[in-house]
Amino acid sequence: MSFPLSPAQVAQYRRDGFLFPVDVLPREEAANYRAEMESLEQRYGAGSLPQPLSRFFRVNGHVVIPFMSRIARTSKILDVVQSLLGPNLLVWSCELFIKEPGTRKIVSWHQDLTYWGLGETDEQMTAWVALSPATVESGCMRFVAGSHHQPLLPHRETFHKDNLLSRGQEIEVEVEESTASNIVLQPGQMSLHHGRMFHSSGPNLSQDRRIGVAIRYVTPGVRQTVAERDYAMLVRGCDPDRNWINFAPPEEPFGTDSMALYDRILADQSAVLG
Ligand SMILES: O=C(O)CCC(=O)C(=O)O
Repeated sequence: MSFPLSPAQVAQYRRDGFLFPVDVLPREEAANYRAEMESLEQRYGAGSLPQPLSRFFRVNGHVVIPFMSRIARTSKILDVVQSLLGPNLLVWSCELFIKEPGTRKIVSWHQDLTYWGLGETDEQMTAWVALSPATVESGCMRFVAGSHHQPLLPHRETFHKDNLLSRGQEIEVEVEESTASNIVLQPGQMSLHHGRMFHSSGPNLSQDRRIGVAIRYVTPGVRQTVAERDYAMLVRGCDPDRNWINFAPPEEPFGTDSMALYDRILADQSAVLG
């Protein structure tokens, strides 16, 4: 994959709605990020934070966890995203998707933009960075090429206990599994996908954890249409539109100011995320 993307690669993304694999972190750096994540797991056991660490990992981790906001600001990732979204970029959300070895957790077929309150805009994308091998056996993501050309379709909420999505949301049309591509990634590689992409992932039947960081990038022109206000971290260029409350990356894990900001963001986003 070239940096920035070639016109052919840009055309491929526009046609398929996804691109992979893109080498963005040296393997050693991906291993260091994983070690940093696992040391937080050692340090912040049950009851040591106002909410379980897994909740911070899964919702807006970049607000309170420095390593997550550092990954989101990786210049190689930003160069690639800039090839597709232009020079001004903000991070709206950053989430860790972890599947423990030999477990049944899955992600059902869904379109991300259904639950974000950002409308049907094309001015966003997710970079999913692997911190461990994402293989068919470990439950890598699956994408249906071209499905982002469809509008947002109705979803049902299953609240299934093995679904990693907060409401177990699932698209209400039959997805033809044979048309999906397996998004196999090695640690340090990423995939990109559009927010209307039909995507899912299966259980982790491997011996290792499957760990990915999903970073949601938007352009300044994108607006929150459901919540009264919303927040984003400016990571490249400038934000002339001021649709977002900008904030700085955290300097330490779970610092007082960033924890207060975290609570404000969750309260404001509760109208959208439930
Ligand atoms: O990590 C997964 O298996 C699913 C992630 C996902 O749905 C997303 O990043 O939008």
